[in-house]
Amino acid sequence: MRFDIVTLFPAIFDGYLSQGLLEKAIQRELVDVQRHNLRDWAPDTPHRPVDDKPFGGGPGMLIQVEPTVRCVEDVQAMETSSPPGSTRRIVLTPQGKRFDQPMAEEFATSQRLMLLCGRYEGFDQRVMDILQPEEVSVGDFVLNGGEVAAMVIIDAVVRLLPGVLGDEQSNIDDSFSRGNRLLEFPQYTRPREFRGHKVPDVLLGGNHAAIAKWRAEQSHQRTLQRRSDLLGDQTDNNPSK
Ligand code: 6GU
Repeated sequence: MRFDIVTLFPAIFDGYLSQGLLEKAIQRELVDVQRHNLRDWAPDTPHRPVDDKPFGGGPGMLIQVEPTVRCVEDVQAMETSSPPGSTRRIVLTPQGKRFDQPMAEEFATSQRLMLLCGRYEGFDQRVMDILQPEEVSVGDFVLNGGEVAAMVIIDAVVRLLPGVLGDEQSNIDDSFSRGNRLLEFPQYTRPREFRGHKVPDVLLGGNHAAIAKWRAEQSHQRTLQRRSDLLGDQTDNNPSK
């Protein structure tokens, strides 16, 4: 799968792409992540501007339509093995649809994702009108730009690709994967006791049926206490009610 990231700060991704699971997935050519500096599409004047003040007034600066549209068209044309129709274009914005696990699963089925990271007050509306991207938000809070959100999306998608995780089971059991709307149960490893805190006896007994039952109960209890919205009970943890 190929990711194209359009950003004014490509170096933000350096550490993330060079460590751990991502580094391995890239080395094994399971994913290809290309970064494109939007400033390379700026007018060839000393400051290479890509932003300007909003018409009608207001705070901050907007990323301009011209460099953005030209950049996206050029980036699309860089990889001809994937037809334009097979690329999903995503603009990261707090105005977008909320990212979740089903969306990650859907993104993981596409050949190519183009992620446009906004800064300042975002993009000129005509970027959306012309390019018709999907607008995606990672949660109800405001980030300084789309870069961290793009990493969230890449991280959630890459681990769903075949061959990326060592143990294929581990994403099937995860909270929020399709059909599983429960939080994970607590887990323990050695030592059996630390500062008087003991591992629950049931986990040490080797009775697999009892362990499975305990874990299911723990998952349900946790979900009820922390995220009852996941149980279809819309009364708690849901500010819209
Ligand atoms: Cl995708 N971008 C920004 N700037 N802020 C956000 C976000 C995205 N998602 C949540 N907050």
